Amino acid sequence: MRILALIVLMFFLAACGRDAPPAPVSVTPAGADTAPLAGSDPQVYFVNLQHGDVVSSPLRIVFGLSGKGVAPAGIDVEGTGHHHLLINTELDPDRLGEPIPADDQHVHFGGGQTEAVIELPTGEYTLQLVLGDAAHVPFSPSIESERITITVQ
Ligand SMILES: [Cu+2]
Repeated sequence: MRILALIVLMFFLAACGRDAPPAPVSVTPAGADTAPLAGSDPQVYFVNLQHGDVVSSPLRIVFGLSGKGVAPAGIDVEGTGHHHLLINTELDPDRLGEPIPADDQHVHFGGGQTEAVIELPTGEYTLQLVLGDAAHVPFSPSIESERITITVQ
């Protein structure tokens, strides 16, 4: 037992004897500019697309989200959801309590994807992101991006 204590002591001394000092701990005071967006509403947005953009297909779309986390569909973790891309459509305001439909105009990213590459024929499109919960139901209030119009040429 005494030998074990000695070995532990030697490890302790060796650890203290290292040349590099421990990294200083940085503490950010509450309310500083770098504080998380506590209390602000969750937002979903297009990271790399803006209203009026002219793009080519296939098109890479990066989904931005703040104030919530991303989890795959079916994983019911508080404060998380997954992305849905609405193409040339919008949610029916009378059916916000129901799962988002799954079709060509309502694309689910139930794997928890935060970006996608989609192919779109030449033309004009409206795009919108909507966050859905584990059961594909929009949050209340609904977390939606602005609807943007893009042109694929
Ligand atoms: Cu979904």
